[in-house]
Amino acid sequence: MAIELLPIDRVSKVDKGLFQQEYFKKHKPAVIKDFCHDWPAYQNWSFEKLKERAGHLTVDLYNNKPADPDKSTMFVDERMNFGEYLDKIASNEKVELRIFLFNIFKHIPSLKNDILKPDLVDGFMMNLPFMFYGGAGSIVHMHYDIDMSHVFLTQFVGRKRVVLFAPEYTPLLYRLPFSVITYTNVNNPDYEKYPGLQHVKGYECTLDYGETIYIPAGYWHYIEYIDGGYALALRVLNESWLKRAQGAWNLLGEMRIDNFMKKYFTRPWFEYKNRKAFENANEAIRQFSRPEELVL
Ligand SMILES: O=C(O)CCC(=O)C(=O)O
Ligand SMILES: [Fe+2]
Repeated sequence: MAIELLPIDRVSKVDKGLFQQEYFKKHKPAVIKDFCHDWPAYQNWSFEKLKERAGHLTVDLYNNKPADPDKSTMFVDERMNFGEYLDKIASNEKVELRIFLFNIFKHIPSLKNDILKPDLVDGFMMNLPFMFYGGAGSIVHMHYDIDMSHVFLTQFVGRKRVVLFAPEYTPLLYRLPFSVITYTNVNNPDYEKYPGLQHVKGYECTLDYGETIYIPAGYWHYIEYIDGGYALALRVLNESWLKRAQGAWNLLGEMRIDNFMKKYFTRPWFEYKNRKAFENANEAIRQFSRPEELVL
């Protein structure tokens, strides 16, 4: 039995007030079909044009293997000329290699001129654009963004399948404490090992060229690249001071503690976190069997 996944609402020419009312304030995901259609990037960021402007750079690539629970840093699987990488992912053959920690705007600042500040909500952090690239078959394992910002992810080339889960499901997804990851598999859930997954419901969509998905703060996301392509993420600071503080704590506190413990107490630390993940899930399952205490 698969996890129940509902389609995500798709909107176009959406009124600002309506978007804020129906989606942003409610933290409800949406696909916006025309978010970037007036940006120069919509025309300028094809494979060919991006290669002309940035093809000479060198990039670090990461494969589909899940993060090693015992290692503090993601290690690079391959390095390549960016132009060569773009040719490879444009071929649409299976290329399970992604780029996600490469600040292209630092090298080619003029690319920033191709992005216009959206008017849909306030608080877009225009000085923190991120781009993500991947070949067909690449996978972004389930995680949520550590800084607790809202994300507007716009697809420039290729399609991707996006699966989302609300933050309320965090314990039932067996989040590893001190991290933003889970080892559960949304495509092939192991209900015997992870019974909490039976209570989880999510959303899914295919994001196409020129479309944008609004991923509310703290939402879990799992992504499969159907075609080779890339996307731009613009972030909006969380409106809640508490959540902002939590984002800062995740980055400055939890992540540091986790890295320190992984280094010096590798196995016992992992076993502790794993045990905690199951305890948290079992507690959440108990709440499901006592509906009067239901917090979801
Ligand atoms: O599209 C991707 O490759 C990853 C996107 C992502 O995780 C994000 O925008 O937070
Ligand atoms: Fe993310």
